[in-house]
Amino acid sequence: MAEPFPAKESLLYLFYRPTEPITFPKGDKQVIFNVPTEYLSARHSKLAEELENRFGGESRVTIPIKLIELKDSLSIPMQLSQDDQFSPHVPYHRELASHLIQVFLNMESLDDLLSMAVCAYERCNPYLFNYAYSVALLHRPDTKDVRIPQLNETFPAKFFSARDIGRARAESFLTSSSREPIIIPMDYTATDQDIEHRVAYFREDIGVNLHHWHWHLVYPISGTREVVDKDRRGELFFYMHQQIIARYNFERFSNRLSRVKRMQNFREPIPEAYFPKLDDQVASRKYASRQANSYLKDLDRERERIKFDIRDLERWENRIFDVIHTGNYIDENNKRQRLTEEDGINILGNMVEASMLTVNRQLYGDMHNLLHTAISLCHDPDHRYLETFQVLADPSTAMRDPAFYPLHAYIDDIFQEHKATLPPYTVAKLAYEGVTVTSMEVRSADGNVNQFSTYWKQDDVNLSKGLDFMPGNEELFARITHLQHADFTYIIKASNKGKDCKGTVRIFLAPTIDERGVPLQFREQKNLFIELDKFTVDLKPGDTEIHRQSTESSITIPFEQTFRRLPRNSEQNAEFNFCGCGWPQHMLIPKGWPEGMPCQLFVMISNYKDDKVDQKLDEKTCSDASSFCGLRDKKYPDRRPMGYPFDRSPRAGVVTLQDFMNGLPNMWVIDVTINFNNRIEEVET
Ligand code: CUO
Repeated sequence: MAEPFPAKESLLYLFYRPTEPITFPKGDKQVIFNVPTEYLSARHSKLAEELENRFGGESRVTIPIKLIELKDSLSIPMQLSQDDQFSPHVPYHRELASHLIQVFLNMESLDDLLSMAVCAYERCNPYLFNYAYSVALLHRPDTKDVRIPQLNETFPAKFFSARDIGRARAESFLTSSSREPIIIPMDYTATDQDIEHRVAYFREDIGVNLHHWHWHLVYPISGTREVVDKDRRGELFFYMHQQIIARYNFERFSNRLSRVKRMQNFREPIPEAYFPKLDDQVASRKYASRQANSYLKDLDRERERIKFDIRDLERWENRIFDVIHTGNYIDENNKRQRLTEEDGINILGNMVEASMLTVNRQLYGDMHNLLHTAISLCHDPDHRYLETFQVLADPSTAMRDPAFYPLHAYIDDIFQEHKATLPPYTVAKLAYEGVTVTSMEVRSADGNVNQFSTYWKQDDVNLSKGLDFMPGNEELFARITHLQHADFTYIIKASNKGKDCKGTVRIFLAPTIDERGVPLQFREQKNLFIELDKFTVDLKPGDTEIHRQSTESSITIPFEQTFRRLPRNSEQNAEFNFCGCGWPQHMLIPKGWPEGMPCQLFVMISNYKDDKVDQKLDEKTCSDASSFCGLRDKKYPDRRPMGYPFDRSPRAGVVTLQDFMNGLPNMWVIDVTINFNNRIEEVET
């Protein structure tokens, strides 16, 4: 008989085929959980017996599951039925998830955790289970290095249309040697008759949606305080979503669309339509669609225990703007507190989102979460048609919807209103005495200089971990087409007149002209700058030449992580430094124009003494994509305000980027272009 698996590896098998009974063989090794009958429903108990008879003779790996006292640990999360939709934005669902997260965190040993998780897998809603279990694994000290399978592997229906899943089903009947990848068309949710569809490749990109899902797992809205209360969490909510809006606008300019219009008035129609064509794998129904010009309505739905009026959103909005304009907020003890320059954005981030760290939920409400909810249920506000959510309710699908961007542009506008009240950076706050950037250039792998090259690329994604109709441990792939750029290297020359020192190199990219073709002024351009990279360098006295690869970016995770496949030998890979959260490397550079989109590439070297955060990092600290995702369980690795130096209104007299850089030799800018070639690089077969 095979050796039993270590508990840590066994935990991973609960991600396989989430809608299949727990007693079914799981994963590439087809392991069987030996589940105490006390955990099983009568039906699954019988099934377990049959499986034992069917497979008993074969030498299969079995994982014995310890029987533990359940008490009523699962009674609250079990309130969500197994075939319902789950949304972490809905307060009631959040409460159920928090409870389940806490149950998992409270398990003393890995064996106990495995046992509880097996029982929860059997009894709870599969998507609620996946969410709470993932959050718990990412935060328990003994499991935080476990590599959680990406959601597109375990819930492919959240990423691929119902039609493609149907084609996968047909393909699964073939033998593995004759099986071919499912070719996913680039256009399946709309035609170009809807101009918003021009940026569907961005909104529906698998890596972009995985990043957003993973970010919200690392920074959950609720759970326990220790899970939620991370260093500068509210500020990172602001910054990561601000960068999404900046990137979306860049992508819109690339496609001759104007900037996204923020939601202005909750009583005006929402112009953006969305017809996602996704099945909810759990609720066995389609994600609801939204017609153009739908209106928000007061919500009153017993099913999600949700009841609020548009007037509530308006009241919260007024109070939040009062906080910004007076510079004070009222805390839960009814005490007036100052919204400071240092911490104000963090307080505001948690208040607006609103996470469980909000300073006064009673007063400032649940603005952002209920806005997601209000839009995603506007088609059936009182549940008379028994309909469930649109994609906007779920962090793994929300970014597909064009309405996500007006919503988050509105949220960003609140933060920008606060930022505009802060003192502009003086020259002294931007300078680095003695350090001068003397040149910068970008060399692309295709030989171009100061020109980014973009094109389409095909890649395969493994679907089989989530498809319960696939036979045994066989594999099936989807072939997707996504935006890609040629790898490139920054070459930056700097000189240092002083002694040995360190600097932080900050690289940003922005369009040069707006949607009308008019040069952008600094006030607008600062919000369109997308961060490309941030890293520390040693500056010896004299000249230094810095070479940095695009693949090392501080906002991205490597392509293989976004689309990686579960390892054949997961024993070796159960413990290693896997981050998961991070912008996909293939989406680092926006699409650009065939004739070359004019852009400005900006670099600044700031004084590391003012950037540095004192903390110990070991090699297990996940440090990929730290600009967007922070460092797990550590402080955010840059002491400056997030978005520095573009997060404030400019000092008096600054109209253009050149004005902003005046008297600051530690900054440099070059003109670059993004050249898009409408070709597809195919998968080599
Ligand atoms: Cu990420 Cu609204 O917070 O989607």
